[in-house]
Amino acid sequence: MKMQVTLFVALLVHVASVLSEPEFYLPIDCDHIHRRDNKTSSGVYTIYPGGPTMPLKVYCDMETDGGGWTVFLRRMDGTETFFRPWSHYKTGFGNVAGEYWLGLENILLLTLRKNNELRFDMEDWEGGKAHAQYSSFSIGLENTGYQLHLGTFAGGTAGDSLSNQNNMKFTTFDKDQDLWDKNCAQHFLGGFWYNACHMANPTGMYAPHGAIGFDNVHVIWHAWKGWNYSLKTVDMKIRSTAKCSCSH
Ligand SMILES: [Ca+2]
Repeated sequence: MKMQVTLFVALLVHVASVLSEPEFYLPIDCDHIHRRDNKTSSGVYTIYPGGPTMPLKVYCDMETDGGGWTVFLRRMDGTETFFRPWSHYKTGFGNVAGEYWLGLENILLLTLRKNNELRFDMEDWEGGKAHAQYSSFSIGLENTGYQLHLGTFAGGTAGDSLSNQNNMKFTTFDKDQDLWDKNCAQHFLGGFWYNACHMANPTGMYAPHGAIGFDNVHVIWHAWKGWNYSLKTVDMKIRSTAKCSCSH
């Protein structure tokens, strides 16, 4: 018994020393990592938005507009299919080093922890780049349909193609929560906060521009390229709007 107590105390001392170690911390998001070290480069990191027992791998954009962005959607080469059921969009899918969706539950955890801004970056097939930014972004609990709460359009060369989908619930081909009499996800081959249906379809079918003859089913951003331009890349990312790291 005495031996067990001694071991237990030794373990506590060890845990305490690890926790007090200045380099030991569990980042909530990419912004947290970036604020501790603004020399970090873009790549895959482990964050803990759900607490110490729930590590989550994510791609951090540490370059764009000062860096610190937690990327929750990434399209770049068509290796992943995004025409997936509710359960996949809820928990997440894909490869965080490539194309992925972080999952609505994880996005919810991130937006519960901090106030965030939202940014889209996108590229066409001719080397053009554009972006769109929104002053705030959060989503509701699953029982609200993960309802989208979007702030005002805060500028960007791509123009605004998301405000029309503000306050919408999330829809997949097997869970219709959009405002159309049919199912937008089933018709336009993605999973998203569809209205009836969209001006932006970042989870749509990936294809080189001109490869598919149908409008709207592609990865589109209407304000930049119209209904039938299939974008080469797009990502969606959030960053804390706090001016200091004091809330960490
Ligand atoms: Ca519908």
